[in-house]
Amino acid sequence: MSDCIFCKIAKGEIPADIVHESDDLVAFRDLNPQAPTHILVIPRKHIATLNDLQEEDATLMGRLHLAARAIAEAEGIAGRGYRTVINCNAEAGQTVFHIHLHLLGGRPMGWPPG
Ligand code: DGP
Repeated sequence: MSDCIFCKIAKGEIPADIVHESDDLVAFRDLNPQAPTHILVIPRKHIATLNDLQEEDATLMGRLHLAARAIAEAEGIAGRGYRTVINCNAEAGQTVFHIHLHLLGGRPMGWPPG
């Protein structure tokens, strides 16, 4: 999508603090971090929301979670704990309509989330 900010980050058209890249995924630090570690993991493929996932995206979404695990290990938060979140649509607070996994860690977290 030509007007999608995360597609532009994935293509290197706008800058981001990238921590991980592969053929199908990019991970970068959130512009507005909510925890000491706050990284967004995205597929290069433009998928707007969880509601738009297709069966063919199953492997891609599995890789997305494996990348989150590897990044958590690299960030040194795997053992103490971290949270992954995918917001879907307005009531969940999704503001960027290119699917992304939030990887949050480095501080204690409450439950339920707000
Ligand atoms: P969500 O609310 O789940 O759609 O999360 C979108 C996140 O994306 C939010 O935490 C802020 C972050 N974000 C928005 N624009 C940019 C950007 O241009 N660069 C980076 N690094 N993060 C961004």
